[in-house]
Amino acid sequence: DAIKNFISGLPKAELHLHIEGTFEPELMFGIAERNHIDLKYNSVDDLKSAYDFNNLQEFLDIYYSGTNVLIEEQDFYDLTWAYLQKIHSQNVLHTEIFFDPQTHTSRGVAFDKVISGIHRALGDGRSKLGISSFLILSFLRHLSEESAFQTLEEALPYKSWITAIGLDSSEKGHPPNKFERVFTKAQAEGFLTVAHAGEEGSPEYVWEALKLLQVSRIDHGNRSLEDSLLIDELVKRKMSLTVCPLSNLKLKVVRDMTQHPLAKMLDKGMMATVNSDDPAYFGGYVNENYEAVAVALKLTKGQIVQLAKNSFTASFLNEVEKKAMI
Ligand code: ES4
Ligand code: ZN
Repeated sequence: DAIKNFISGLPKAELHLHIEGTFEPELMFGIAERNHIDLKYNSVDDLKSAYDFNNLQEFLDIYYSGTNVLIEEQDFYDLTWAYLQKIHSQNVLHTEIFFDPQTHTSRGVAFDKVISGIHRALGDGRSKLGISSFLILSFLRHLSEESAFQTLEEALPYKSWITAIGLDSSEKGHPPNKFERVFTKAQAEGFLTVAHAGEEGSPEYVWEALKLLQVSRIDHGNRSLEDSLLIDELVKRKMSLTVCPLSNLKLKVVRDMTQHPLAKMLDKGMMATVNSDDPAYFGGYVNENYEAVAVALKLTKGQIVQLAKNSFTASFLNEVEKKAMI
């Protein structure tokens, strides 16, 4: 219908996307078979019926188990290429992709296989689909500071392929301050930084991400709205929030899409963007996320255009590149 066509026609950037979260069941079964790995689910429908989450941790348990079939460089290529083809059909011109190397290296899959497969697909995305992209290496916050330092060391030979360092996984009990030293090292090595904060964690986690990790963006940031001083600080800094509406609904961060904080964020002048997070698990890619909030929050066309523009403004593209895409 009209709103759908309006959204799909807008050029967009995606800034919050976990490549492991784009693993569609059909591809998962295909890769499992060629790697001779048994999936514990009998069919695509059987697997999909497990996608019913009460919180972040219940999702993460399923998300990590899905990654177990990814072994070869080609597997990471196929995963990434499938995502790029999908967003090409949605008029996404630029994407900044998280990958979780520890999820793979902890299973004995070499860092080189993971990043080489992803990087090769991103090159093809650029040459064959015209999609520009950056890669964000994300530390798993439920693992130790030492493991994050070790992962940063492994990443250094691939520095030119990685734009930023991020922080994801189980938020509660793993505040940003746990990673202050490794983020300081990452910045000294020339990486930008971002962090998931305020998804399930308190506004204090958002403060720490700003002050201790010197982030360029807050991933999610929903709970920032509970702290009016924090709202003022985020507006003053023009700090972008990479918001993920369908993720928030599926993980019960919001009760109902009509209760989603995005409209309030825009009203307060915050630099919010719309993203898909883990689209294979949450029921939609970027366009479906825009549609869900546009309908539930009765956004105006002007607000929808603002969100699409924000996606480029908040990206790590340079000013010339941004201008060419907006
Ligand atoms: C994630 Cl939704 C979300 N939150 C935190 N960590 C994640 N990793 C993948 N998806
Ligand atoms: Zn995320």
